[in-house]
Amino acid sequence: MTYETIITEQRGRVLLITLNRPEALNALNRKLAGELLAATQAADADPGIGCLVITGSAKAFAAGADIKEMQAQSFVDMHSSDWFAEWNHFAACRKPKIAAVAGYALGGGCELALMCDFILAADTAKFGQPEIKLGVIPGMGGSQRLVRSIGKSKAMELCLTGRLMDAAEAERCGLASRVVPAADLVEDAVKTADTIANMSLTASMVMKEAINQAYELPLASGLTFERRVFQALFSTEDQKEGMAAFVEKRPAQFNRR
Ligand code: CO8
Repeated sequence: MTYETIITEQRGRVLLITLNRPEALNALNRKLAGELLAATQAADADPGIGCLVITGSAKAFAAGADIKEMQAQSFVDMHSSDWFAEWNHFAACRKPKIAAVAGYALGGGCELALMCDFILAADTAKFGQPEIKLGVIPGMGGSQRLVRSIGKSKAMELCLTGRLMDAAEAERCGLASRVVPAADLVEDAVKTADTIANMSLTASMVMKEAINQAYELPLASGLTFERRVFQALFSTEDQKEGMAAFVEKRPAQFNRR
């Protein structure tokens, strides 16, 4: 499949997706949203892929939703097309996905990174929700996922002022899992993804479900959910293989589906 606004490259069991609208700092227009969703859903259905990496350019992961595309829209236009609702399907991808962020991750770009399972940041990364400067608010989860990620106080300050946060601050507040030199970002992300992709796919998908339930459930229900799916994994060949490999002091050979 060829795309106009993204580049896809399979590296072993990892799919590397590079956002590719350099003329607009990877601003997220509808074409890009559709292509990213198509590539992600194809990867989700492909047993040859175990993990995805989403990245942008050195200057911009993505500078937000495409302001020029949105500018003339009315509320009725936005509402009737349910503008950007397709991003929920991207967020719902069941395989692990890593955002590898260099440069600007602003507005919808920061929200796209937040839809991934974790964020690796280059030391050049700058995160922010500057929608307030455009007379609007985040519309792809920024007012919800950002709060859950970094807490109310910092999310409120960033969203109300439009201030940008650098990579060190993003790591300190838990938005980014790690900061790496910009030159190493993509290789580091692919290597991390490769580690994940070679674990048991069933276990990593269930792991995602369990961790994501922490956002949805009260603690007691979350703990019960975790215990049940932990118990359920004892019905898999991967549990037998993983534990046998440990006892026999050899690498585990997990299923690839
Ligand atoms: N949309 C469209 N085009 C953009 C965007 C964008 N978000 N960002 C940059 N561009 C374009 C510029 O217009 C420019 O194009 P041209 O050369 O044709 O003038 C080109 O990219 C390069 O940009 P700059 O010349 O501005 O580059 P600088 O290095 O001077 O500045 C910045 C870089 C600081 C990133 C600057 O481009 C900027 O502030 N961009 C806008 C950031 C922003 O406000 N983002 C939030 C957008 S709103 C949003 O994301 C809401 C999401 C939720 C919507 C959900 C709806 C339901």
